[in-house]
Amino acid sequence: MRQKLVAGNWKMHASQQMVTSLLEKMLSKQAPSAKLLVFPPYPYLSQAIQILAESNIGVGAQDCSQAEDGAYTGEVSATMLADLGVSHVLLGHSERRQYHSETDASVVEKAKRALAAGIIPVICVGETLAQREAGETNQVVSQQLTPLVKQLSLAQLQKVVVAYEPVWAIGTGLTATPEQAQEVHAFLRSLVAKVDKALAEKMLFLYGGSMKPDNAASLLKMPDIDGGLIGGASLDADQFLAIGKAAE
Ligand code: 3PY
Repeated sequence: MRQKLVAGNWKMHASQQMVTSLLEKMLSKQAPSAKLLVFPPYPYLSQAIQILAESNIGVGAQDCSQAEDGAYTGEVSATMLADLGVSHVLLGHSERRQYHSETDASVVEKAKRALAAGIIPVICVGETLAQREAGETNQVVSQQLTPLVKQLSLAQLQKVVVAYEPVWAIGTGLTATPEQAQEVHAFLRSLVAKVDKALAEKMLFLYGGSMKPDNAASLLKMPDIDGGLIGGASLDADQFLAIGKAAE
């Protein structure tokens, strides 16, 4: 039985005041039994870690550098994130692939850095609308996940979380139907099963892309959907916790 995980990707939305009020509101309510995680922007990681220190809500970063350290102005290393107390890192989000030249190869390198620093990588994969309409969904997500499955050891893969986020469902209000999402999740799990069946059964596959309280339950009850990576709705404590409840 896989424990459900509900993670909030805050993207580039936050202020010190907003971090305090959002997280304190979350802490004042009854926590769902699903594991919760938040991914604030870099400048607010320490603040979030401090506020959530006594809770079991984890804090992740939205990216990390491919390099260990050195002359890389503007970059943040996995080691630095671990030093702050960050537990997870998002890698390969479609917004980074689209606007920041993230590639499958850089995602693998970043995942290795994160794992070496003791941080769990949450690897995002997903197809565009044109790719879905051309019937290329499985081919695209396979191209995105396979380098990772091939280049990480089994021990490393055991720590990885995968998030399927169809690009056409990000920030558009469109959501994959539970059946569409389930089909891709089952396919992704089958790719891991080719390497190790037991590992595939344990690995968490989250769905992301306009998941909200009113569609969360139908997505989260699908057999291969182990949680959600939530965009806009994670900026509202009630909505985020309602999704967490739907995951119970
Ligand atoms: C969204 O739901 O918009 C996301 O991109 C979550 O990562």
